[in-house]
Amino acid sequence: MIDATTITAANAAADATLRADYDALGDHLARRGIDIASIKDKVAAYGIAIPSWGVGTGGTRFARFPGVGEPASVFDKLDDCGVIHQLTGATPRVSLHIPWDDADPADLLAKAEETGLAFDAMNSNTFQDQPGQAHSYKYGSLSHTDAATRAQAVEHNLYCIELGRKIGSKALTIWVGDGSNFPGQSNFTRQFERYLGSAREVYAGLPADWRLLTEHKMFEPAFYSTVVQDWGTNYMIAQELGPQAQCLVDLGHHAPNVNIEMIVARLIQFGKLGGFHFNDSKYGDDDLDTASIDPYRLFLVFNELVEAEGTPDFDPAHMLDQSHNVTDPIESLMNSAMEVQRAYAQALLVDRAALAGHQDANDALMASETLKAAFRTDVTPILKMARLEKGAAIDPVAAYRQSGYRAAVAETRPVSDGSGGGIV
Ligand SMILES: [Mn+2]
Repeated sequence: MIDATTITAANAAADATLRADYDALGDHLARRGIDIASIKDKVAAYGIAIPSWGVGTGGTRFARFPGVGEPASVFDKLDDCGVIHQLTGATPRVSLHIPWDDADPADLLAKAEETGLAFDAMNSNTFQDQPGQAHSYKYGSLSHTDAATRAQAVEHNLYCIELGRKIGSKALTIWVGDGSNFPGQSNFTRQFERYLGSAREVYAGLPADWRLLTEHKMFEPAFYSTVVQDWGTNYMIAQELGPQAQCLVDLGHHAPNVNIEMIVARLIQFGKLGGFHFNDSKYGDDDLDTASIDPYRLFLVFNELVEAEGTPDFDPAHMLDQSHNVTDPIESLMNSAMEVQRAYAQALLVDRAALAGHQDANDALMASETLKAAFRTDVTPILKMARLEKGAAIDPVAAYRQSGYRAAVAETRPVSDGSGGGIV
């Protein structure tokens, strides 16, 4: 963890400027009829989960260029996640990926306690083979043509639930790489039937207070078709399985220009929005840092979420899911968590009564301007004040760099092997 005096000293140097900026923004928002403290309190209460795999350097299909001091175990990953939460105050939970993070639940709980973290959704992995595995997933897992391979994939998901129960998780997220690479390779209908049959077996193993989140993805690793390719198929799965099954929306898993905020609205309307994997993309599933390409789209997603606040049983899981190829993953994850908070704060500023009036009056221009007025507001002082008040850093990246954390862990962690590719 970071020495608290580093954070305190950095905050003291920025304190006066922040208070001046915060007061000025407070006056500005008051003239718009908005109480800045109420926005700040909501931002302070907001938390987003970190994926354990996000703290390691990612890669493309071509190569991976690891940095120094890469985490070598789930416990190293939890240390890094603890630093992210310490500095941002925005990431109280970690989402584990099994078998990459498999460990004794007592040890996981002890480390979580030490780092001030809790566990979010469990993630299963049936998109790659593990050493000693009886049946290969080369041609699929939950939808495989071979019953024994499907049973093995079901068993793995049930194991993830069992481990998750012991560490306080309340959800299982399933993403499968199943699909086909050639037209004609797979019968779409029979393949999806097999998937549903397997998913029903996993669903039957859910504790009563758990949710099953299924994640759609348009393409890759199967390039011609994937079994759960879009939100339509995902919705069918959630409908078929039952009330504990909901859809997970990964922002990068859509074709360019798809109206993701509208998908979000549809899933909310029918009670099937289970959660998010936030990231950004330019061309495909790029897994770029959240809001690095299109912050307005992220804002529009949050506009739908704020619109739905107060809906009964509405509690989507929020997580980052991105690949850091050229940055320090801790810095990228801190920045991304803050960008998500920013989008949330901006969405809270939308004048919803005015927006509804413009919509009913068919005043398209003023409806759009109402959203833009919120989006254009620089809410940075609100985010900084929320961090300051909870003992986190006013400027997390600057405090992180001053702390020398990465160089310190590089002293004790083994040098990471850069061979092989793959987004992880
Ligand atoms: Mn994802």
